[in-house]
Amino acid sequence: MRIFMAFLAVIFVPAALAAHSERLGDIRVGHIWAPPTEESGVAVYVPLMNMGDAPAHLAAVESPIAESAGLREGQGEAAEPIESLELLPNQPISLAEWRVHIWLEGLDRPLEEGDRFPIKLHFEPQGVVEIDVFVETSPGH
Ligand SMILES: [Cu+2]
Repeated sequence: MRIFMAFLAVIFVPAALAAHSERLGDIRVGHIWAPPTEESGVAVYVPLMNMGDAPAHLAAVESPIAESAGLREGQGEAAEPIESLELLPNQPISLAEWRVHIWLEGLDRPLEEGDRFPIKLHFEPQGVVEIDVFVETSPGH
């Protein structure tokens, strides 16, 4: 079973990155999603990979649906804003509720399942990529 799970992990990561994904230089941005909410803030999750041989950073985030956007680490009341997220070469990282994730505050509308909204991710030194966030209760494909 352990071998089977390892095999699944190996094939799942490239498949997730292949669909609804973006590339910007050495940076790969996978399926990006957020849960439905009627609150003023929401977390956004995405797998990232730096294919280059030098470290990169996810340095800033913006979205037209939110008054502010950034990165934070930790859950609920314990969450703290962080300046940037380092992407080490060839180490895939998945933003998640219990570690670093994107946080949007001051949403201009409730997010319903099936919605999409644009977000811009600023990578250093690669630049900016714009991608649609899917609103869903669990990550699709
Ligand atoms: Cu996708």
